[in-house]
Amino acid sequence: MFCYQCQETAANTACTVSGVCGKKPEVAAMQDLLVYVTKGISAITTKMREGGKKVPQRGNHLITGNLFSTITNANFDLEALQARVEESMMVKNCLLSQLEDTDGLPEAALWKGEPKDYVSKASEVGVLSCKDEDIKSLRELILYGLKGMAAYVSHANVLLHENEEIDMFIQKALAKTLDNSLTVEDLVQLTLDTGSYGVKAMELLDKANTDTYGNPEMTHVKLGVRNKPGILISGHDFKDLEMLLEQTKGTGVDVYTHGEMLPAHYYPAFKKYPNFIGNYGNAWWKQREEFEAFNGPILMTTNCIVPPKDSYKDRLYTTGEAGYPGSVHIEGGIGEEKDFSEIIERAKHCIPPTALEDGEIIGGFAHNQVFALADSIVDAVKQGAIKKFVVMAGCDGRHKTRDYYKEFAETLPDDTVILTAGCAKYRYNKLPLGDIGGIPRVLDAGQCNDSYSLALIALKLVEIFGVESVNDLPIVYNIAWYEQKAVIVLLALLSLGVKNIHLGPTLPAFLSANVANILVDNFHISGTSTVENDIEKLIYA
Ligand code: SF4
Ligand code: SF3
Repeated sequence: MFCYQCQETAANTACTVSGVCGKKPEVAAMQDLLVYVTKGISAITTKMREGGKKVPQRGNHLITGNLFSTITNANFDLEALQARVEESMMVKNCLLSQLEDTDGLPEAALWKGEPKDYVSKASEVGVLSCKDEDIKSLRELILYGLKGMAAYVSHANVLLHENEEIDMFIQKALAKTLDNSLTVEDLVQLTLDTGSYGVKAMELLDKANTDTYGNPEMTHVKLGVRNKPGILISGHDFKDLEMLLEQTKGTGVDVYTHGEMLPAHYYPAFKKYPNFIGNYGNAWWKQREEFEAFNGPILMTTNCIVPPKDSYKDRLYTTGEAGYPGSVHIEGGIGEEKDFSEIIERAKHCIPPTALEDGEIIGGFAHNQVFALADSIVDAVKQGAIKKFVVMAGCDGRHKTRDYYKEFAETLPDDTVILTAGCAKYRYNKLPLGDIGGIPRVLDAGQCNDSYSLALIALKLVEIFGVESVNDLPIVYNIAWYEQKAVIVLLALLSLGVKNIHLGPTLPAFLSANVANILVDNFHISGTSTVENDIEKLIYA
């Protein structure tokens, strides 16, 4: 196997024996094949559109779902991934038969392999099949951005929000990663275009979420537990949460959020459920101890799954694009009602969660809430009470080096405000950082996709302060990444012209030296250094 799509890749080079995340070589191979077949379908759908043919919505959903299921820590289930390849081959052959002219289609589109051919084919089509270091690097950078984008589009689709233009772009871009005639310059441009569409995808999801559940508002979220059995829901999918809350009504079973599901508490629509108690635990990587202590069933709606301990393995359920071998998967497609009764019954026979902590945290500072506070924020800036905003969005991870982000947050001067989104916040959202005239020093917009809110806030400040660009604002960026959703967030920020982003804890292994230089030269991206150096550089320089 060869996988280097996430920040925790082995030795910051590549996982070649087994994934640091727990991904086995046979699963990595099936994901490589799934990506290959999905690129092939995309070449066909792109040609269909060029010829004026309509691509069925089911095809769009299949493509985004396939990409989503290959992101880090989403799906470890070989059988489920193989079933996806089989379904994709069927769809591919069907679409292919609708083209009168297949000239110019890549091999991935024309390949007619059967299940017996999968293993050998997978070994030919992975990352290493491209020999040019820079082309390979850019193709993978684009692919990982598209995976993140596909995840966000899938969430919007679940809420019945569609945008054909974004699907078209995803497919065209996937097809282009197979096109050997494209130069480094072409692929750099495609990378930036991917970022622009990333903004559109996050906008689509923001609209889907806010149309369905209302605008996030400032909310105090409880961290303690009640003396009743509970279900812990993790991942990013609010529709699953909504169905679970509806089905647990009056059952005596409580519902708690974990990891990236925390921001659900900020939405008005979820506040009406008396059994929706609070947030339990921290970011994804602490789940082995936290899921054990929860005592009840856990529902993973998306990434990030950590291979479970035996002590709670049979309490772990998956749904959507998530999967883990041996865990019960709750089925249900777009627009379908899922049946969580098995999980609810299971919960009734479990003891209540063991408390990990007590107290509460505050969040819900997405664009609408921040705009409502704009006057006091602008006053605080004008009076010098707030000197800088520090965007610390992104992901958390298990490496010790990420203590940097906690120390960075603690060391920031008192006249700075942290803007955050994504699970990166767990490094500092429980620290006593105080407030500035009633404005909390950590403003959490929500999930990683809500980085869109942070971009909107920056654009609003450009307007209010009458400056020329986002780079003229007192905003600096110190972003943490882990998986591919953070890649699309990064590309989205670059497409908006944001410069001088600090990216850590390490730069991606998939950036070749030349591609890294392109990012440094054009966007002044840099890695992190020590807390002291970076505070000096970002705050005082
Ligand atoms: Fe390694 Fe990350 Fe790939 Fe998992 S997703 S195999 S940890 S590079
Ligand atoms: Fe987190 Fe996996 Fe990236 Fe959504 S849940 S931000 S790491």
